[in-house]
Amino acid sequence: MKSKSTLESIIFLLLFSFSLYAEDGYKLWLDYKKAPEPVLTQYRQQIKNLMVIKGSSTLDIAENELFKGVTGILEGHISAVQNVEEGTVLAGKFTDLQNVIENDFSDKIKLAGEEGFVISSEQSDGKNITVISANSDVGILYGVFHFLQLLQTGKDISNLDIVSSPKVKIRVLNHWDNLDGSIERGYAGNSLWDWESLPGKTDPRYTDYARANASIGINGSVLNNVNANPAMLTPEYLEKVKVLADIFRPYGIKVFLSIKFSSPVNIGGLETADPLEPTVQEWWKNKVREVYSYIPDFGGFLVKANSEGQPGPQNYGRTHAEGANMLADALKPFGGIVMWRAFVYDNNVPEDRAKQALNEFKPLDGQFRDNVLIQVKNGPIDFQPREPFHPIFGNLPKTPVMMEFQITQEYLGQSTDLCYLAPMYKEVLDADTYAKGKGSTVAKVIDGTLEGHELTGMAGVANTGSDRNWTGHLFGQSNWFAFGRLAWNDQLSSEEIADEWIKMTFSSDPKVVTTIKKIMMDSRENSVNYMTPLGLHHIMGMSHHFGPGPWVSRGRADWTSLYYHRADSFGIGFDRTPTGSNATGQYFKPVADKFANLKTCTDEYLLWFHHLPWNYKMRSGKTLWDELCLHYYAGVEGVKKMQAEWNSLHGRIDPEEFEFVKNRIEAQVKLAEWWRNSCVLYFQQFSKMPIPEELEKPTESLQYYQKLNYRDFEAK
Ligand code: GCV
Repeated sequence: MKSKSTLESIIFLLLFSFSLYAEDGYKLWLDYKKAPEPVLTQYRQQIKNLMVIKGSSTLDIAENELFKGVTGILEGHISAVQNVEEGTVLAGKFTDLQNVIENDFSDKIKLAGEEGFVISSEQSDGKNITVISANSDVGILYGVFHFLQLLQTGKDISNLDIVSSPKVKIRVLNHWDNLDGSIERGYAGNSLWDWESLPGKTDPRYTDYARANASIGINGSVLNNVNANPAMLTPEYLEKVKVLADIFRPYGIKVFLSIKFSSPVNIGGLETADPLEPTVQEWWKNKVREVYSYIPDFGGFLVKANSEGQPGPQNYGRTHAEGANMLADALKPFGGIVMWRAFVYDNNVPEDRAKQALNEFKPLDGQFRDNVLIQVKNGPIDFQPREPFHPIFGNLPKTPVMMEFQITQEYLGQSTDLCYLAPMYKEVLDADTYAKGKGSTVAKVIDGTLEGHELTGMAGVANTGSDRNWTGHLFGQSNWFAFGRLAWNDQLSSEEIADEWIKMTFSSDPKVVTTIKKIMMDSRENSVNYMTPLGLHHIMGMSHHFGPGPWVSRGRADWTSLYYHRADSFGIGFDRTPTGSNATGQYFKPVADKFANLKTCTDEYLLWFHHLPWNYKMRSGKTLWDELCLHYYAGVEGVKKMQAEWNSLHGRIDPEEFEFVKNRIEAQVKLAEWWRNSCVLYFQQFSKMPIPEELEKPTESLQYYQKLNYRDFEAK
């Protein structure tokens, strides 16, 4: 008897721990774990039943989600009702609710706009209810997800009065996915789109992908790489794209495609792709009509033209505006848009790379059709760990400009490093361009309020892939989440978003929340410190962009590290002041002066804008050399601290997730040390100054670190 009961308890314990744990990250932030006390008791009193007024597949999804979420969070205490009762959560279009609610909330619903929602505590026939309403079906779906988020994060729901609407219209992921299943700069396996088995066979992940995006308000997906394969526009692929579009549609997600500018030649049999050539214009018009015959709500095109070897209008002596407008004209009758990238630079142009995009686009301001958005990376070079904001922001007042953030961590340790990107996104969004005086933030440029643009957008280069946990690193999920949250509301703080994500993903245990939040909030600065402190940039290994490479000197000049750090016996840094390339002159005053003047240029942008002697006296009173070393060492120490903090969570979170992150941070420590040792020893060749005494010296020579293979540093 005794042994049986022991066996039973073991089995029970195993089952219990299995159901409690065994998290592989697939569920993302949508796990709907049981709420902790005391909120659970409160929620059970406040939420007695659910009622969704349906009528579309989107509302079916909203209903399923609401049931799934509430059942999980309240652990089963819920039922559906046909009539409103005390404690009903009622979701439905505003027009369907007017007769049920005692108070008129038509003003609120106006504010919610096309995609927004209202969540409010209301009375119906004297009964207390919670209403989730909107003007559109997708608005209700967003409202349901938001309501569930309130529960997942333990918020008080007794007196709700929320009106929420997105700050920008186009909230889109850019997948750099190739048709062979690989992903350019992807670190989470292969493409989610299985082009071979489409259109005949679909994968449940397509739906889960759409659901995850809808949960954070993302409403668009550019399916393929900006280095586009023209085959994407052939009927064979359009049939496949149609299947994805049909799956995404009820989740409010529109499909967009990247196109190759030379497609009329590549797949159309024309001899030219000149945008002013009538046959070319006709070809695009027909092609666009064909696309819409498959996908009636197709979003439009994303274009990388005359950039890094991609063809574009300049091949035919035409401008970016002429190229973009030709496509815009073809898309206009169907309501489609063009997202034209400003990521253009040319090694043969004798100008600082950081200045080239604005030089190219400034004269074109006002020439673009009204369904064109210029898509601009956050900084003027290329998604570096830290860049000042791109000078295009604020400088094209007549043109809608959308943000391009990178969610995939091409330059930030890929899927090895824990690096929470919201602080980086916020740094740029909150930056003041002074385009129209104080308060002209990048956020206001993007959301259209600065110049009164209607068409607005934010793109994020996706970090998703076929890995079971979607993003390679578990914390990569937080960056996907943060991107969506900020595209919806750029006024949220990084801390708030981290708080939400942690509670939704891990747990609301205060120790877990505080510890992980600290790790996340410190993580980006750690990465900057051990990779590119004090404004250094583009000193990573060639091609892979993962490990250090301050020595990279071969190939085209603007792809070397030397071009950017300019270290010599005198000092280090890129002089972009009026005595140098005068990139500072592209910013509005007083930003231009702030960056150009050593008294006002802050340390984080110092070497981005200035070439300074090794013994330059920093604000701290230390020499530039000492300060540089201290930053590199602080970066590594920061990661070690992060490691200790994470390890202190042992037993408090799911063991599988705990071990996974623990292993990644172990790899990150080694990677950070490699960066630090390489950079300090490399730059020491020029400074000829000793590493400050209190710092532990690298154990090996520069040559040793230079020969290491980056693959050995990738977390397995
Ligand atoms: C898709 C960087 C990346 C490229 C990328 C390019 C771009 O240069 O390294 O892989 O190409 O940016 O944004 O177009």
